[in-house]
Amino acid sequence: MAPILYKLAASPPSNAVLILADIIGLKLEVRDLNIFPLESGVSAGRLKLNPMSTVPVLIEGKFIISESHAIMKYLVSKYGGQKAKMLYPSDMRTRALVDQAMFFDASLAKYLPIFYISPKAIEFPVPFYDQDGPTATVKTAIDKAYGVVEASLGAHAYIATDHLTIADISLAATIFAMQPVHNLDPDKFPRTAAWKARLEEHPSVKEHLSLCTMVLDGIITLALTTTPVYRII
Ligand SMILES: N[C@@H](CCC(=O)N[C@@H](CS)C(=O)NCC(=O)O)C(=O)O
Repeated sequence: MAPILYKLAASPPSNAVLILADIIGLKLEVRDLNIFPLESGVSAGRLKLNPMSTVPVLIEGKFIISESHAIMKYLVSKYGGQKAKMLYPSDMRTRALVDQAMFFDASLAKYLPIFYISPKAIEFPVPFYDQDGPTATVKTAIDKAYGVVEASLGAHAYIATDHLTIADISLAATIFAMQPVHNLDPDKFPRTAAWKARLEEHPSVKEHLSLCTMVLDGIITLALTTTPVYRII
């Protein structure tokens, strides 16, 4: 039986897991969580699945695991086959660099709070947007994240080494999701722009991340143009 993945279309970490599954040819039973709008608090079922109440969540029989980075390491180790060597290299130092980038990606919530919303109710329009779009503080925070990627890409074409790894997949999902909020300036971050273009050449990355960007564009437009009745809980 295929593992079940709970996800959301606009969720960068959910997309990272979907891209990895595509690349290793793993069939997943994908289930969408509807969190728009939710008035009655976090459902008990959702908390039972994942005490952090976030997507993605992977279920394989009685085994339940959340946190996309942990899910990806599990899936690539179990189902990666020949591609595991490339996607999550066993050389200790290369693997440490992959992990470094994965943990950096996990820390990016602070740069992009709109997509990593805590379980408590938050109302749109979100506080870091004003009438004209994202505030200067948000843009500066996102530029800081781009700056870290730019510096990390100094030695290699991909984030940890010379080829695609799971760290590129996770980070790409986050960086692509930042585009509708604050576009990457290729003059300021040329290596990151080249890396992003390189990733777009991977069909699974392109397919999932263009859909994610479209949905996020819609959410942001909604957030900026409606009265604050929508809640993410
Ligand atoms: N570090 C976590 C982040 C997960 C996360 O924050 N997911 C968001 C969607 S992108 C979510 O489920 N938010 C709803 C909530 O916190 O209730 C991961 O990589 O899985």
